Amino acid sequence: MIRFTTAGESHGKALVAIVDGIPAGMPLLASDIDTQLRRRMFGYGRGARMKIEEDAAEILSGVRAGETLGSPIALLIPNKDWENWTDIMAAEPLEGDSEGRRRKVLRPRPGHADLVGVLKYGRKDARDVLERASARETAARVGCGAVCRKLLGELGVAVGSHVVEIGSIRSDVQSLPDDINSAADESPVRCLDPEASAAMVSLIDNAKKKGDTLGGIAEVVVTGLMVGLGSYVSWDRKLDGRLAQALMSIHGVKGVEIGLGFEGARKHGSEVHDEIERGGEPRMGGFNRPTNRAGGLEGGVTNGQPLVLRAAMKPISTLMRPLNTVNLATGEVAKAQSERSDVTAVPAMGVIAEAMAAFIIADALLEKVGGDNMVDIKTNIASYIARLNSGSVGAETVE
Ligand code: EPS
Repeated sequence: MIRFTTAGESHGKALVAIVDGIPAGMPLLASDIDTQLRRRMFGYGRGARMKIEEDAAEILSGVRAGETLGSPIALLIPNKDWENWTDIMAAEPLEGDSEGRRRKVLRPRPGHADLVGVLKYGRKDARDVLERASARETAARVGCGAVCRKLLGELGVAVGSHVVEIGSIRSDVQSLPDDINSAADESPVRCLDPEASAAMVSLIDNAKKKGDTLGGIAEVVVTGLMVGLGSYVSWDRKLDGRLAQALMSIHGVKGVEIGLGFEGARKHGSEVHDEIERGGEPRMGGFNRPTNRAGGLEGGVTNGQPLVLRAAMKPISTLMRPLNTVNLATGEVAKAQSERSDVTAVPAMGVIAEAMAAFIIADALLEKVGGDNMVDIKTNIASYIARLNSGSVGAETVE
């Protein structure tokens, strides 16, 4: 129903994105997108690039007078750093190109796409690879995700995230605030536990001093969803699988959990499954759960409880005290290239994971209720929820 694609190199002129399938009649302003782009730029541990950029989107199509038209929405996010890279990144051939351009990357970083990229695409300079493999691309994803988030917001669905681990430090929060993002955005690492937040900041300072990097885990929580998004009938329609793929596609993400995740595998069934009781909100179909260990998904279908997803990111592969590698030009042992980079980008990854989750959920929502415009979508949701609560499923079986 909804699809998006992005283009752009990290130090090219701009990132571009097209989101297709957004219904007509949805309010959308560039500022809705810019708010999310700015959130992605924050986070203690980010490098100098984020001091150069002021990410903002220009809406090139699909919106008129502040409302979507139902046509593809094209976004342009300029790279301010481009002016420092015009000769290195120029699309046109330049004099001297036969010797290769400035800022070649010949010592591939272990863990980055550098080596696999040059081998697969037959390039001599890993700059040809890293420019696209860079997490800079995630700015475009967050732009597309912001459009999907706007759609969800109009339908009462909220997407938030917070950082639960950086390196060895774990956040300890017993309950989540209603507005997770306003609370998390107050912390320099987007962590809701103030003690853990301070410990994460000093761990990042230490890693920076040592020329090292850190990974971590962010949790995405989606509230306000109705039962019935996704399906159990075929592998590729299961919403858990679709969400996992979307989160795993984020740069540096090596693992995804839903609900209890891996922890559930270590427990007995009686400690894992959420008992069923009557009650809950109408969007839950008349049934409630006292616990949410499933993370809002059963059989690949939403059950109306909050979706709880976690993405684990490995430490960034650009180390200021680099690991061993091989020089691609000479074949000799070398230290890997050190480019300007971040010590950690886990706080930003949480915002990107929100964007990817928003896209998958908005897509699944339109798949469930259809609709080319907001009025039809709202009518269809109301009629679905009325059917869920009409007694044809719940009440009759129970009485
Ligand atoms: C990023 C932009 C990049 C990096 C980072 C994420 O900018 P630059 O390469 O100019 O410093 O800060 O990307 C990486 C860590 C990476 O390995 O590619 C951004 O906009 O998020």
